[in-house]
Amino acid sequence: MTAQSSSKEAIGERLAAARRRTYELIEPLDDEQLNRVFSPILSPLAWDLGHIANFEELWLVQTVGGREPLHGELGRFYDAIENPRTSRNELPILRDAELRAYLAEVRERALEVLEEVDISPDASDPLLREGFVYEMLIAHEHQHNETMLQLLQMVDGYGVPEALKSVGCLSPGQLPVQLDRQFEYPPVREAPHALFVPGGEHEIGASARGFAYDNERPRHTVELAAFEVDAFPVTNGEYARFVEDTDAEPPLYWEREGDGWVHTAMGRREPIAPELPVIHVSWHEADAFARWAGKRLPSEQEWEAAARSVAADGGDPHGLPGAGQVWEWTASDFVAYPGFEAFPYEEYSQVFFGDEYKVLRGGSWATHREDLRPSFRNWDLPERRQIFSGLRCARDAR
Ligand code: AVJ
Ligand code: FE
Repeated sequence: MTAQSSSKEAIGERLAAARRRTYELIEPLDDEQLNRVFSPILSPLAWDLGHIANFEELWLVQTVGGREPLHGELGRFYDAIENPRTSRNELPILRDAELRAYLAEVRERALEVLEEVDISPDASDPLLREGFVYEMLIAHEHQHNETMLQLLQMVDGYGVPEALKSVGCLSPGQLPVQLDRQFEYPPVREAPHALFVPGGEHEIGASARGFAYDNERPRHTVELAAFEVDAFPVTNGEYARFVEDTDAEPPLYWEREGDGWVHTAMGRREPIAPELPVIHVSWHEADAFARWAGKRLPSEQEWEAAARSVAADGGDPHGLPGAGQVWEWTASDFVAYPGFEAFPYEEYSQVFFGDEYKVLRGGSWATHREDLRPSFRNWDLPERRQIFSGLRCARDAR
């Protein structure tokens, strides 16, 4: 077997694994639940599913394969920029059996095209070189799985499928209702309380090779003053003290019960676990917590520099202890790195650059483990709380 055919086989397997995960997520649901609007800021699941397939058709079948779309103008309705989440249920999107057939037909054609293309490291098309467009597709499906899990928090009686837990796609640390206490979870206060990161020059961003989104490039050097960053994200217990002390809004899905707090997700109401990272807080709330604690949010550069220094010291290559449980709000606006070039399309990152969106780093329990890397940048509006967002505090070194 040639190197290219074995890497094509690997891509085929990863595309299939991503699709299995998507189907597992919706397996417990009926068509009515797929079509229902649960929240004005989240799409019906049927839209996410059609969008996943349409994105695959657009890039792997139409752009790479030069084929005509299966359903003419349908793609318009799956354009995330053209169609805000509030309006997505009124669109003539595919539903039920037609939707399932579309997912399968697109996949069949995409695999046919994969057989034809050159994805070697010296392929002339940067979209195909080292399989970039396939990596993008896989990451895109994973990201929409996370969005779907945000909505699934609101679905009464939904149970996270067993299969997802066993493949490590769902991390134990932040199962929404602590579904499973038997999972390993790093105890919050075992490691040193804060990590010291020396001042000086730090490398930020993804290197030129390998898959990364355009917003992670180019790699560049920044000058940082010495700082300390907490060894773990802020916990529910700490956050509860802040809420009680300042009368701040509790996180989304929390309610008072007696002297304590309960959290409701997927229709299950459970006392909060004080040792787990707090989740579903807005940027404004995260920022207020950090100030209340006498600290501040790290900048995204500080977050990445700290993650890289942990990895350089032989720690978890993904970075900071406790990272990958909750997305961590940073102090930074989502802006382009110096020398940024949109690739392969402006609507992934470029149209969001500016001071409207704040950057989150790390990854949450719902993020596919393949997508965790120190350079990855997530972003959202500072008032948003339906995402799996928490925080970690930092401060200037003393
Ligand atoms: C990176 C999570 C902000 O959902 O808007 C999915 C990811 N981009 N499809 C988003 C994304 C295109 C994006 N976030
Ligand atoms: Fe998308």
